[in-house]
Amino acid sequence: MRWTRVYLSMGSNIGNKYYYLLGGIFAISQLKKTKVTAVSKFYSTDPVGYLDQDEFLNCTIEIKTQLLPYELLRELQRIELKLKRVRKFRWGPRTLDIDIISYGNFKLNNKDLVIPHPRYKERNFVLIPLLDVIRDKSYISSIIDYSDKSVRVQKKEKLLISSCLVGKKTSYKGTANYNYIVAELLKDRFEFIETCPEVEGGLSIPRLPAERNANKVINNEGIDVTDEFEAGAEKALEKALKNNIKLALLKGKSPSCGIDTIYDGTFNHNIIPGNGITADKLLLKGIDIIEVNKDEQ
Ligand code: PH2
Ligand code: MG
Ligand code: MG
Repeated sequence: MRWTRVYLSMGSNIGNKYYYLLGGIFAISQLKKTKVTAVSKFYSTDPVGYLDQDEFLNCTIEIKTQLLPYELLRELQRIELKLKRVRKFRWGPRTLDIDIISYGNFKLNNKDLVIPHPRYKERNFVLIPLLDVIRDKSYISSIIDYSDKSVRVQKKEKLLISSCLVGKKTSYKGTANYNYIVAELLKDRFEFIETCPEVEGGLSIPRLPAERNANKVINNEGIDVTDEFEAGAEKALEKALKNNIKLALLKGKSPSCGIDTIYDGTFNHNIIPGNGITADKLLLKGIDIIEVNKDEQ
C-alpha cells in the first residue's frame, strides 16, 4: 500500500481550544497506518458563517496515511466524538472539527464527502495555516487574501511538558521517552515549560521503578517514595501556576504523570484506571492533560 499525503483542517471554539486541537492531533497520530508529518502555527480566527459565536482556534496538519478516504473519515469522526464534540447545528460552535482538505490528488463528489473540501479556497482560516505545512506553496499563496484581518497568528502558548518526551534522559531507567510530534513538530509552535516531577522531587537518575498504590508510591524494593513524589508534584504544580499553564502534555502510565490509566502497584504490568500524583494535582487546579507516549521503534 502506498502512503498518501493528506491535509486536515482543525478548528475549536468551545472550552480549552488547545486541548481539543492537540488532543485531536495526538489521537490522529495513534491511528493505524497513519503518521503526523507537519503541524501549522495556531491562529485565532473570527467565525465564518454563523457569526454569533466565540472565536475559533484553527490549525492545519499534514499526515501520511494508508487509510482510504472513507476509512479516514470514519476515524476522524470517531476522534471528534471521543473529544466530546457538541454539534448543535451546521456551522455552529464545536469542541473539535476535523475536515479533510485534500487527499493526494484524489477527487470525490459524494453527498457525505467531497474531496478536495468544497469551500476551502474561500476560507482564510484554512488557507493561511495550510501555507505553513503544504509542500507546494505557490498555488495556495496565490489565492490567499492577505488584507483579511480575521485570521491572526497566536503568540506561542505555554505548555507544561514531561521532559522525557522531548528527549531528556530523565526516566527511571535513565532513558528518554522521545516523541517526534512533541520534540520536532510542536517545539517551534509552543513555549515548553519542562518538568520531571520525580527528579525535581529529589530522586536519582536512574532510580528503581515505582508504582502508585492508592495514595502511596512504593518502589519495587518496597520502599515508600511518596514524599519525593509529593514534593515533585508540588514543584511541577508551582511551575504550572507561575506560568499560567492551561494544558500539559505528560508521559502516560507514569506514577507521577499518568492520566486516566496507571500501573496497579503490583509490578505485573497491570493497568488500572487512575492518575499519577502530579497529574491529580494539576487536574484539581483545572489544568487539562493529554497523555503522550514514547514513539514506537
Ligand atoms: N468552521 C466552520 C464554520 N465557521 N469559522 C472559523 N473561523 N473557523 C472554523 O473552523 C469554522 C468557522 C464549519 O466547520
Ligand atoms: Mg468544518
Ligand atoms: Mg467538519
